[in-house]
Amino acid sequence: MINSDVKNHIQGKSLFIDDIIIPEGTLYASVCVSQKAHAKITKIDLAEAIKLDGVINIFTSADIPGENQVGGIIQDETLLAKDEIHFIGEPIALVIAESDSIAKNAIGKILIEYDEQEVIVDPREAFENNSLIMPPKTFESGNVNDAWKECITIVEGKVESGGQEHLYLETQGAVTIPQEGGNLKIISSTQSPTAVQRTAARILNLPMNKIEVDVLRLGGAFGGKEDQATHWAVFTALGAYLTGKPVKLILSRSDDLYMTGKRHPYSSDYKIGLNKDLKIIAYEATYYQNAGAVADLSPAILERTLFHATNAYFIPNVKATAISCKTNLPPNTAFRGFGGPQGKFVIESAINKAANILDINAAEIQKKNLIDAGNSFYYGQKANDAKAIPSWNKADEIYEIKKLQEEVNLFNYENKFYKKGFSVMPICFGISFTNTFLNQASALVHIYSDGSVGVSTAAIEMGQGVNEKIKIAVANTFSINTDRIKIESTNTTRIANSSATAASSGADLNGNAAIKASKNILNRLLKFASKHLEINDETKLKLIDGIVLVNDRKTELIWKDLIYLAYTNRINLSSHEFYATPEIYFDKTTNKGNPFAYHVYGTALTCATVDCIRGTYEIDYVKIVHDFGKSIDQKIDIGQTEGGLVQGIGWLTLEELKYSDEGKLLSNSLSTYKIPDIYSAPKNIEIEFLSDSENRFGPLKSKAIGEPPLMYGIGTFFAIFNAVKSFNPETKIEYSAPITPEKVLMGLYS
Ligand code: LUZ
Ligand code: MOS
Repeated sequence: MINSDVKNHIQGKSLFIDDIIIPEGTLYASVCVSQKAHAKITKIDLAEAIKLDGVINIFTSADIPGENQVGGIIQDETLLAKDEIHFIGEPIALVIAESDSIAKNAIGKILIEYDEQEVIVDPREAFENNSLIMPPKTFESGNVNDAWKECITIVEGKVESGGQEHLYLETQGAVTIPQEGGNLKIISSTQSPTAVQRTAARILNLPMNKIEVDVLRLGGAFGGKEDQATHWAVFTALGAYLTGKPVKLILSRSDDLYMTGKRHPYSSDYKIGLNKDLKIIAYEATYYQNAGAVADLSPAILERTLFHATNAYFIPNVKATAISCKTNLPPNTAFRGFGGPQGKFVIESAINKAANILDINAAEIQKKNLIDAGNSFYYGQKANDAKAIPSWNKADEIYEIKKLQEEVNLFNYENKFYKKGFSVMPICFGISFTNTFLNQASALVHIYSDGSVGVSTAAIEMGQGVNEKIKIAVANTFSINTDRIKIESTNTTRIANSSATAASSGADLNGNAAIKASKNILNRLLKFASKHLEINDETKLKLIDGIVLVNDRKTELIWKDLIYLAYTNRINLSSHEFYATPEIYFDKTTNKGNPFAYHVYGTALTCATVDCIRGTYEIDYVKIVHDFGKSIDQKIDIGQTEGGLVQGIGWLTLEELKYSDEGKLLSNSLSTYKIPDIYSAPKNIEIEFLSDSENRFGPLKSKAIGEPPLMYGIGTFFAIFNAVKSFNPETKIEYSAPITPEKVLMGLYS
């Protein structure tokens, strides 16, 4: 099946925020932001700016009718700064003008005077200064202190992982159109329409029912619009509320790059202990998360780091502590993987270093410690669904790990200035929001009297194909063609109190809700049909391929006629349904429970070639066995796997965020921030489906796909790292991502 959006995308027919036809007289907003990373504001002078021809008004925190607060998890973030600013890019004033360029010109004429304060950009320095978002959090099982005695190999080390720019193709933006009676309609590029609605209501001191949020689709998000789309949408709402006119705001790429938060950089310490059989007996880790200036989603991201501290391994004694460090950077935020990749990178580094010290392949240690169905994760959940060993074994069976390793060894033996490196990367990712209450969704299904179907859910289409999956799930439930089904925009008046489309769970939660709603209508239809056909036992009826069957034999009654008859017989052809993930809970006092509906597993084999004169590298192949469950749509799932992999490779190899000591983003354009292109993608990607995997929590027995494949990219780091090691066994190269060509070159000759 081809994702039906794709055809419109490639013809340029799909609408994004900037394409939506707006009313005449729409005004434009631009936001004046701080150019200092930490300072007291001593003066804001708007006089020159407001005189500009075409400037309608300029608003500051004093003009906010409600509460000047946009914090979600922690109430620590103003929409417009009042007397103090904490990062470069923090909003201070909102300009409303007749055109976008006038609004931007006005920004240049606003005079702000600062009393500069000390700037901290490093998370460990923030920790030493006790500058924290919240108290440190520890997850623990067994007793690491006792366990070190049982270990014959104990390795300690430090690991750095960098941030990552989301680089959604569509930058942040929104339009608000005032409605009658003081109501507002916000059209936003957000993963979380309810967050926009709730925050706008709070800022404007309005009840939520006066604010409608509508989302057609997003031009990418990757977590960058889970929390941080809200601000820009609320700015348009504030502007529209205060001027009474429609207001539009679209961030330029360069503004988006420096004003918005990114994946959290982490600096971490670990200690790992193995016994003589290479079993990991104990693991201890401390993560310093660079949260930026306010909490945003950092506390939840921090927790997911702890959940994924042990990746796909069973370790009996674990102590993991995570510290959210408050720095003067833009608030870092959700990014595909949500802290999980950072946690996994640390344990993979620990295993790699232990293997180097023992002079064995890391794969020997990895394989011996894979989590099995009889084990529990260290936060208490039973690993009943574990597919770590089956996916490793299948990868070994079809790709032959030993043969691939030998090819690399032979190549390295025969070549002096090119070296290859090989790695195995198992993944395990928990599916569900770790905040249990968020695991809910609803759907509204209408069958119109002509037999066409309209479906609304809380899911946001952002290129990941969730609409196509829901369409297939509904079509499958009714047994009709997908052509009959339209997936509507995501709208808070049709679907209320929605969770963000995030945590890889959009298709699961909303697909299940849509199936439930469809089943309600199907049951009414079958009941009606049995009456109409005078069959007193409705269990004899089925609807297959748009035809009513009685005792498996076709009748004359087809979908279109059935629907019209049902309508004229006053059968309810609409249903609203609710789905909440069953069986999940988590005790936040003991940090134990069953937080995830299930886990997604897989194994990636990676080979890279390093040019040992230049420090450049190419990725020869990534061969994956992935646990898709029973895939709803293999093309979409393979697309997500390839996209996630390459995005992960970007994070670990090329994408290097640089901030100055003054907190200024230096890698502030696409000439200084390098994202993967066709040359840096693997020359060959193979993806195999793990068979015999059906998931009782997923729609049509599928598994979530959004985030897990990103973590295959971690294998690329180690493939390159191992190649450097084979050129220079004494290399001082560090476990520091991204492993850029500069670092590789230094590592080859250090
Ligand atoms: N968002 C969130 C997420 O609020 N909670 C989560 O657990 C999560 N996990 C992954 C991505 N986004
Ligand atoms: Mo989230 S990182 O938006 O799933």
